Amino acid sequence: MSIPPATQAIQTIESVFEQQLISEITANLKADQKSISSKFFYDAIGSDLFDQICHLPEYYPYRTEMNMLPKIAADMAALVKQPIELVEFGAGSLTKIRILLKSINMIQSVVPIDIAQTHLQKAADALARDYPEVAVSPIFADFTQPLALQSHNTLPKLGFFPGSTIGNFNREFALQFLQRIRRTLGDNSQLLIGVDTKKSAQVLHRAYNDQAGITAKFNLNILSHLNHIANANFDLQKFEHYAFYNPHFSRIEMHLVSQVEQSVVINNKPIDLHLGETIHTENSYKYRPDEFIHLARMAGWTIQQEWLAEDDMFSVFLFDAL
Ligand code: AVI
Repeated sequence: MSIPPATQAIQTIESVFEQQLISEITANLKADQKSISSKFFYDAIGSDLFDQICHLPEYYPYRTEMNMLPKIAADMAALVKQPIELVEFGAGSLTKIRILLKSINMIQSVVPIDIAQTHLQKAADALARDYPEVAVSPIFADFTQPLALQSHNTLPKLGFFPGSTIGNFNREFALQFLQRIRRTLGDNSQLLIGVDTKKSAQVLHRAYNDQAGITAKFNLNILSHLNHIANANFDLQKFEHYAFYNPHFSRIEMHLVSQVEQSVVINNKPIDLHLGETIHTENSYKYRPDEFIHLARMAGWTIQQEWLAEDDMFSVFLFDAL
């Protein structure tokens, strides 16, 4: 049976896209400092491991932000005087959107954006069932790439980017991203964003080196993901998780350290690793509140309100579009 031309075209686009991705992965693994983009953490197993990380005693960011959100939602309810559309970047299970919906009854429309289509569709259906008066319009997309909202209404937008995911972008990309969502959300928009703060290196070290070894599994899983998608043959036993706070860049760096001299094949090309050589897998930048407010200002956002957790463990900001 012949393949219909439209299907052939889609397959060609998909394989071109896959080839580009594999070339990007290979180039990064051939650089002087080898690296793998942190976007490859999140296959089904990686997403599940990240959920487990969120509930670890040492990993304070998730718990701290979750504890802050009900009060923030109550404060926001008093500030939001007209109907709005809530747009969440990287919405996942919509758990945090639900906290906002409980208090802010001016939210008339919700646009959750996430790349994990099946997971998001399920969560969006459940949300629509529980809030029949709210329009729920999920978008399946990589929110780190430019995207148009194609909004069906003229409601002012409230962007929502919790979890300090902004910390996983380097400063230039964080600035670009904030500029881009300022354009996407338009004039009269606001942005509610969660950002992890600078704190004791010991506390940070513990958060990314948990006793149960879940963060180590999460880090190593990136290699099995590449084995699947990029036809690679990483042996996970030959790598060790390594995470540390780099005060010069104010960031946690996660690496995988080669335990032996080895050669790995990826898409039929060999990659040599020396004993002790590292593959850099993630940065997690930490910001002082004034630093983050300055960065957002450069991207076209001005501070409206700031919430700090006890001991300044985590920050959440509400910005207005300039
Ligand atoms: C998703 N992101 C905000 C997490 C962080 O803390 O940077 C990812 C993570 N990496 C290790 N533990 C958690």
